[in-house]
Amino acid sequence: MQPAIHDMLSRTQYYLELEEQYGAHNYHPLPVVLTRGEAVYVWDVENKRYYDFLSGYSAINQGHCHPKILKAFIEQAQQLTLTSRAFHSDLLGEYEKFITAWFGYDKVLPMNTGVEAVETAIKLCRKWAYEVKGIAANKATIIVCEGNFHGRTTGVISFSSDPSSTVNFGPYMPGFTIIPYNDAGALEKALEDKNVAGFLVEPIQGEAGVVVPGEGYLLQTKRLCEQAGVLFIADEIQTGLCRTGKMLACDHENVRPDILILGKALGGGMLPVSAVLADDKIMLTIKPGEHGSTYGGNPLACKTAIAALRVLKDENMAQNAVLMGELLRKGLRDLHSKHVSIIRGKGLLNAIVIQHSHKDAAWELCLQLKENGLLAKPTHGDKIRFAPPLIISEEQINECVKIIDKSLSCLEG
Ligand code: IF1
Repeated sequence: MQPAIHDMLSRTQYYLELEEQYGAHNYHPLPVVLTRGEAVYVWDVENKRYYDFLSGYSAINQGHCHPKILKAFIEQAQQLTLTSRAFHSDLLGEYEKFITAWFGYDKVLPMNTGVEAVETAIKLCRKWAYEVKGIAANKATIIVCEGNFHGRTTGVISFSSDPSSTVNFGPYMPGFTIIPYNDAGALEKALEDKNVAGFLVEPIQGEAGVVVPGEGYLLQTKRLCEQAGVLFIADEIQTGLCRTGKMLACDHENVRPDILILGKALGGGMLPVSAVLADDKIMLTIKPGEHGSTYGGNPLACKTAIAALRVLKDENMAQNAVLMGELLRKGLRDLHSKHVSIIRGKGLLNAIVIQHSHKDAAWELCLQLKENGLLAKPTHGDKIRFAPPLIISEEQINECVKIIDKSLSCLEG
């Protein structure tokens, strides 16, 4: 039974209890129940408005319900949504031509969720290793970084270093070597193993708390991979599509990955759309029947993704991310809060680290931020990600800094 409309407090409570009772307990969300989104804002069931500083984990780069993406989505939803890959559609080829030209690759392999695209990249890398590079059967290894986050399948968690991702989900898949992040020397050493096929890396580590590697790391590691004849595989699912101030985070160092993985905002926040891009010498190693997905490359996804990419450029979201990111970090620094020990990030992918005697301080701060009209979520206990939609304005950033300032006072005393 739904509670009376006037009973505002119990309205939120009603939905919290529904999820608690009927949903698996695999998340610990803030106690806020959202019902509407527009641009940088979301509204809860009590009609309170918030700034969204998580942006659906960067799937909402273009803002909530972007009118142009929504129009493309609705029009296509009324026309044709799914064919399966057993038949062609009049949008798949158009989309493939569009996205490969956009990022400068020969071919694209369309999937849905991010982790599926990561799995696809791993399979491609292995296939290339055996059929082009000539590694002996089942010997190929892929180098990954400590603190990585690439998704939640049993394959991908096999090379996670985070116990909350791995414990009691074994046995794990072999074939991965973990090295420290932001350490080109460690990669150089690991590449001495001739069975290495690829290096899978996040240009900025998201889940680890927005860890930005030193300048030159991507370029250096790309060069090492080239010298070793190893594929440089960039997971740009979170860092791509203007989030860090360039179309791709790798663009900051003019690095062109051998395999590029995209997801999240590629679907414009409307539906899961992911993609793996590579040139023919890699992509054509996978033959008909060897990989795929029921929904991968569906017409609704193709039409939506084209619109999602177009608005990023048409509305200069990369440039806005640069400017608003600088403004946000400067605003946060100028608060001189003794409880904020680190402020870091690039573009509008940012995080602060909370320093406080109470271990739940970051959670408490997020509750306070929510009270004051801004939604953000702590990660790994003491870190809070600040990643609003890329369409946020100067005036709005300034207001958000004021909200953060006001909320930080809850940590005093
Ligand atoms: C969850 C973080 C963000 C990703 C990278 C692949 C995937 C992700 C670099 C998989 C997904 C998510 C998923 C979300 C939490 C989240 C996250 F906190 F873990 F780091 F965004 F900040 N590669 N990231 O960041 O994509 O299969 O989910 O579409 O709750 O698991 P997916």
